[in-house]
Amino acid sequence: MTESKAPRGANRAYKRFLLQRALPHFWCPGCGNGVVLGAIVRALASLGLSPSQVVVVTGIGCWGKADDYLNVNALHGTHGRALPLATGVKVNRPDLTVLALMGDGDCATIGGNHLLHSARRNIGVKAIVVNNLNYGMTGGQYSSTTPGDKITSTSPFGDPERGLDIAGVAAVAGANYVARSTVYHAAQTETYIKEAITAPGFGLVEVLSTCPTYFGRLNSMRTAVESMNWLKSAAVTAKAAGGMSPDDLRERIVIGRFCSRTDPDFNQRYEEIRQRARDRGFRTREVVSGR
Ligand SMILES: Cc1ncc(C[n+]2csc(CCOP(=O)(O)OP(=O)(O)O)c2C)c(N)n1
Ligand code: SF4
Repeated sequence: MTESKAPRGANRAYKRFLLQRALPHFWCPGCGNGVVLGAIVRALASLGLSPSQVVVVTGIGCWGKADDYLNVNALHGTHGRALPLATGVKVNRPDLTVLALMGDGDCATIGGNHLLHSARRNIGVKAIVVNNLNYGMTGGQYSSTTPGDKITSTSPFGDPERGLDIAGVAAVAGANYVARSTVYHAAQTETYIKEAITAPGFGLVEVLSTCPTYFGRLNSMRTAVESMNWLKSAAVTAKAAGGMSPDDLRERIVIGRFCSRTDPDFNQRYEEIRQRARDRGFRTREVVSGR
């Protein structure tokens, strides 16, 4: 991580967070990952953070490569394990902004149990999940979010399983902040990332994204632009979705802010419990270690 002087002009401040010497990035032309990366660096800059205050934790996958292009502290872990690693950082350094960048496979398929418990724990990590509805890095296999009627390299006639609602799971499990957007809605994505970072507790922003190389090509979208247009036409706001039937919603992507609560986060609760122990005359180390 290199600390550079902030460039003149607020609209260029995002460059502080981009590791420009690592560019060009390795993503395919038309991949939505670059849109989300842009939203993240603009959000960090407009919140006035400095690179040294930010930690990015990634697992494995195309989106898991995002830390290669960020000029912040970074921890690149194993597939499905970004959230426990991010939890370890946040527990020890609650002062830092800790982002966990995960694909749908990383976050909700192999890493699904960690998603549940991070949300339940309400740890102040911010998960930014790029949901391209398949495993991009390993050749376009179906993931837990692939809609049942979509084609992937491992479900050439359709996927018998139903797609998982990542944002819905996080909200029900106890995350304070949950929102969903798409890479077509870049400005909204940036707003949601900023809101997640400033909200207390666990925050999750799910961004539906294009994978023209696998998902798009196998689902009658011949170009990246067609993939983008599909996201645009499938998106419906949470408000509008409220008046639609389950049949009408089957082919739709509901976007919006699903919850924004201020429940105490894990670090706050943990401190309260430590204080309770101290008040009863225990040294907290004895309580924590059980000795
Ligand atoms: C434990 C483990 N299982 C499987 C893999 C192989 N693997 C690497 S990336 C990946 C899929 C990534 O998909 P996703 O998380 O959705 O990210 P994307 O590439 O689509 O951005 C898989 C299965 C692995 N590296 N480690
Ligand atoms: S395989 Fe898909 S997700 Fe991976 S870089 Fe290419 S377009 Fe993006």
